[in-house]
Amino acid sequence: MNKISRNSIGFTLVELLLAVLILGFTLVGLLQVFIRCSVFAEIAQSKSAVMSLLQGRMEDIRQRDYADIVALYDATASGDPAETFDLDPLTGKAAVYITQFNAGDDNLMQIKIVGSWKAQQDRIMGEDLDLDGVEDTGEDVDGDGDFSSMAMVISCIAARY
Ligand SMILES: [Ca+2]
Ligand SMILES: [Ca+2]
Repeated sequence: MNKISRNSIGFTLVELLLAVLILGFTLVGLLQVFIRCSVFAEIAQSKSAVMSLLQGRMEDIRQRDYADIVALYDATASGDPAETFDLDPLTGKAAVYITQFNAGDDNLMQIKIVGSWKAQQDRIMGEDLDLDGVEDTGEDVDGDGDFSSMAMVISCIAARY
C-alpha cells in the first residue's frame, strides 16, 4: 500500500485559501480604482458641457449694450448674482456676477459666470447645493461672498465710445 507523503508537491488548503484571499483583495482594489476613474470621467464630461453653456452665456452678455450691463450691475445688490439661468439639459444652475473691475469705475466691468450642477450619484458640483441660484446659509463654503465651482468663466467688458 502506498502512503501519501506529507512532502508531496502541491498546495495545501491553507495556501490555496490564502491565494484566493489575496486575489480577492486585489480584484476589489482594482474595481475601486475603475469606479473612481469612471466617476472622474463623468465629472470631466459634465464639466465640459457646463463650461460650454457658461461660455455661450458670456458671448450673449458681450453682445448686449454696454449700458444694459452697467444697469444690471446697478440693479444688483452687492454680492448677489445679477442673473441666474438653468444649465439645460443638465440639472444645474449658473449665476452671473457683474462687478466693477476698478471700484467706482463703470468703464470696465468684470463678468463672472459660475455653474453648479448635479453629477453622478447625486453629487453636487459647485457651492449652490440646492441649485436654486440663491446663496443659502452654509453654501458659500470658502467664504468669498459668491458661489465657487470648478466650472467658471471670467471676462472683462470695456465701455465703447
Ligand atoms: Ca442655493
Ligand atoms: Ca464661494
